[in-house]
Amino acid sequence: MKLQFGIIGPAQSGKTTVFNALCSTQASVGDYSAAKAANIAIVKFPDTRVDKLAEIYGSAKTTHPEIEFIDIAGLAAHGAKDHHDAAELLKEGSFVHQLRMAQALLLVIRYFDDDNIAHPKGSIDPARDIIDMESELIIIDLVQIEKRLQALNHLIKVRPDDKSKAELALMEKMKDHLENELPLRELDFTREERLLLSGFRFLSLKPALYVLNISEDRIGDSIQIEQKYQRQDRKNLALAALCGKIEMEIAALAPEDREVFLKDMGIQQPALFKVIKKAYELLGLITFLTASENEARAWAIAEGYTAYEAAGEIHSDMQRGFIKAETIQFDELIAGGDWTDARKAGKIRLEGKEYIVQEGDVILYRFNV
Ligand SMILES: Nc1nc2c(ncn2[C@@H]2O[C@H](COP(=O)(O)OP(=O)(O)O)[C@@H](O)[C@H]2O)c(=O)[nH]1
Ligand SMILES: [Mg+2]
Repeated sequence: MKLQFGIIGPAQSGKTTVFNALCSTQASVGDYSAAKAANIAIVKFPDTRVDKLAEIYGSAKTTHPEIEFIDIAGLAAHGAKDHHDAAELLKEGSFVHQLRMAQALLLVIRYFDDDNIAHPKGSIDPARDIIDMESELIIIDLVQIEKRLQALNHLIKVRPDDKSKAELALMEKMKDHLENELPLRELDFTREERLLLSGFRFLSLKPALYVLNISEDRIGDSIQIEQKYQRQDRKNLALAALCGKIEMEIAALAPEDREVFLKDMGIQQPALFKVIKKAYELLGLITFLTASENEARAWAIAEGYTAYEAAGEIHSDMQRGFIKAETIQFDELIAGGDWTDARKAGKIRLEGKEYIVQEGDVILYRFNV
């Protein structure tokens, strides 16, 4: 499973800075021309458990789950203030298309003071900017739904069929919701509705991770800031506070030098760790591990996956020929020595297809093909 986050936000909020902090890249900042191509980078999730397994097994290689960040230049440069703007943004070839392909959104909101950097709204107000961002997504989706409704109404006149009628009802339901200024990610859908929805890729339906780009002097208050701005009544929404500028500088250092600088700045965990942790919570993901002489590997899967479903992530043969999942918690495995020791001690569980995989499970699949 590859995770994709599309980065958006108001102009000069620090999107590219945060992108650099997360990806250890050096894309040019302070440049917000709409014509620029998106910055794209794939980052591995750091997970020391993989390295530990590789050590025990003498694995030839290690593999980590990956997360892709797409820093989209276009949307932020103008932003959809009304229906006309939104329609412009929807035009083919626009950056919105790139955004639609992402699985989730990372929305960067400015919370740093700097008189030399203009704020499009003239003042620093994260709560207002979050509301405005939400409205922008809602407007873009509304425009798309209105277009679809027109087409559907036309279609139903010509050839009324059940599928079109079901879709019409769904679009009406979403339109009502959006007109109440609520994002689609807060609406409940039936299984059938989800199927009808799958092709549309609505922006306000995507899980949203807000990043407050805080100034250096607010680093010490980042937890309080997160508590203040995280709306508990919101579904599929998370929020992290981090200082993009400092973290970008630290991310540019050699990995072994980073820790001491983070400590100096009073940063508990680097931006990437924080964002991945929040992303896991937001998307409902857990990690399980596999290891052999060939490869030690961490896998990101949806919470609640069965051993059978998790096998499918690895290989379809493994799923088809599933016999048993030999399972042990990582900590228990490490405490006991290695797999052979754990087996001798009777600590390896034999789990069946229906077993719900837990965070930190190390699994050895038994299967025949
Ligand atoms: N003082 C300060 N400036 C920042 C911070 N984050 C970004 N900037 C500056 O704000 C400007 C816009 O940043 P950029 O990442 O290009 O914003 P984008 O337009 O959203 O991609 C650049 O000059 C950055 O150096 C910060 O935390 N503090
Ligand atoms: Mg930028």
